[in-house]
Amino acid sequence: MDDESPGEIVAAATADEEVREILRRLDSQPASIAPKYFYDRLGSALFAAICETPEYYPTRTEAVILPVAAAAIRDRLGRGLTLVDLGAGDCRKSDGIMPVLDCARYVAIDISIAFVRDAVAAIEPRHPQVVMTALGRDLSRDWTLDEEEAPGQRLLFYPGSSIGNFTPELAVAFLRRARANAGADGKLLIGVDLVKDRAILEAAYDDRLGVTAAFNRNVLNHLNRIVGTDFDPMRWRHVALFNEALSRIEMHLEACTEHWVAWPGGRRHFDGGERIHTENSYKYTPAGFAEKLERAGWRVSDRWFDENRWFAMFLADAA
Ligand code: AVJ
Repeated sequence: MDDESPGEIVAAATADEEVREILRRLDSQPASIAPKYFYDRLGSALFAAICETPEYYPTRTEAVILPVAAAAIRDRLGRGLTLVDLGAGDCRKSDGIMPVLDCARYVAIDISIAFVRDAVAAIEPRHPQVVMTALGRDLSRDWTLDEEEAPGQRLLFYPGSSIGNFTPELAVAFLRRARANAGADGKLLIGVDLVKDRAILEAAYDDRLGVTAAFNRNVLNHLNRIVGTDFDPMRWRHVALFNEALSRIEMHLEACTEHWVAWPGGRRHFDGGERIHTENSYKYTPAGFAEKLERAGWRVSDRWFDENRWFAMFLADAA
């Protein structure tokens, strides 16, 4: 998956295929890079920093809702759940709710296994009664969770509006897969960013310190390492805009001046102002998102909002 994690068990057959897919998208018109490539070690750290910026409201807003939802879930389902953190990152959210949930197990899943393994090791001493494991998974592909990997009643936890990275169609496919991996008595607690004023949305993805810009540009460093491109991040400008028709924030990297980018076996030209599309972050209405859950076979049992209705958390049943 990455040269940062030697010794990881990576399906060797996908490595070549993955490189070809990255280069195919880079050579397309318009060029694009899948957002999962943001999350090398530095990218994961930069994302954690984005969550600390004053403009990036989703994390702070969700943090207000989360303890309320966790307490309601504990009261309803009891203690002893297996908390399955999908895209755990720094594990901070689970670290916060575990004392409230009083779960028996914690399974942290992330594309960046090196990062999540360290994160689990860091929070483990605070929760001596919880059995913890870290797993590397690419959740944008087909994924499974074996019985031994996550025994007990599963509470799948997908916070932060990560679901927003999928197109609405792929979001339903992801939710279906989550349901297939939830078990008969499984639950899903999922955070969703809601449609709101353009200025608030665009500021959240273009903070004044330039942390999001650094996060966006860092994807080029990551590609340089994993596919051997010769990107110079400083030749690319960060662009974030709200596409209202498609209800999504788009992030792009825009070439400051025309130049060539080369890789082993190929190269392409970028005009000045030409863009590479690096991320979509879809924003939903509460009703629109409930409909997606139901289409994927989940039954919505609860919803929580912040006072501004900027963000929502849904609890759903697989049954
Ligand atoms: C991790 C996908 C939820 O879309 O808000 C934050 C990623 N990108 N700032 C989001 C992100 C730029 C984030 N998600």
